[in-house]
Amino acid sequence: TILYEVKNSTAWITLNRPDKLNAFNKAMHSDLLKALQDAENDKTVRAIVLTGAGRAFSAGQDLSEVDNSIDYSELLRNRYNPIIHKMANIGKPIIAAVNGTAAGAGFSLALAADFRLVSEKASFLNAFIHIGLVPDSGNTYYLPRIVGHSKALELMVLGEKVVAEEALRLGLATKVISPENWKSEVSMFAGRLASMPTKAIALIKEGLLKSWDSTLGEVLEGEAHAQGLAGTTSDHMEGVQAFLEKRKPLFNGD
Ligand code: LHQ
Repeated sequence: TILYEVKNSTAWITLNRPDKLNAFNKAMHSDLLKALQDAENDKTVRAIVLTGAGRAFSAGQDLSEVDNSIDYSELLRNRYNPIIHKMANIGKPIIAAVNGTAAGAGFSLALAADFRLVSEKASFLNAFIHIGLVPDSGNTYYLPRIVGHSKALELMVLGEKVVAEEALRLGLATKVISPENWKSEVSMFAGRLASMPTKAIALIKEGLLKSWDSTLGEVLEGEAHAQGLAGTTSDHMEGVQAFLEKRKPLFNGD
């Protein structure tokens, strides 16, 4: 259900149930979590791309596999939430390469990534309301933080499709890419991230996440702590050295 490949310091994780628009079944939850763990543990991996095979990114939960005999709370706790936690806690940049429709938990998955590169053919849909459900898998956390409370509520309640250009306007998309340049632009963006100071990126992810429920004092202390760590990396030394020598830095992620 998942394809996994490492190329140029980037782990490519592809949701691979194209005939079901990459809807999540049980195997896909555990395969995705495993792929994320593999990417986290592989020291050569310095960026992660999450994308979908075929014409969709992901249509969310496979609705042919659920009915009300299933405890939805447990399904979320056991299958979706560990994926969302893992994405937040991996100390490497995660790019959702949103190649097509991202609906329901597929939308949530894209929101949990650090960047969203969006194909001109792609769209986002908070589909939950159309089947009488509520947004899950971190959607209620990330969406208002990205687009603001009012727009988030609108998207959640009205459940209208957001097309690529609108996603860019809302700050949902880092960049919109034409289908012709899709693969090369995604690879280039991932390559750029993979050649950056990886440990600093990890500290930025951690600090930003904590900032939401911290006081100013806690944030200032968190920054001081993180800078203490960043200041001892060889990438910091290299950055300063390169600046003084008026050359481009060569970061190795250490
Ligand atoms: C699908 C699906 C799908 C199965 C398309 N499942 N087959 C958590 C906890 C507990 C319970 C429930 O869920 C959750 C989290 C969630 O994610 S809830 C939200 C689940 N997702 C949805 O409600 C989205 C349902 N899908 C759609 O609205 C549309 O398919 C979208 C807008 C994604 C795409 O529309 P189209 O491009 O027009 O494609 P299509 O509708 O024709 O779909 C193509 C095929 O894929 C079709 O099968 P078929 O055999 O007729 O070709 C669909 O049945 C199948 N498919 N989504 N989620």
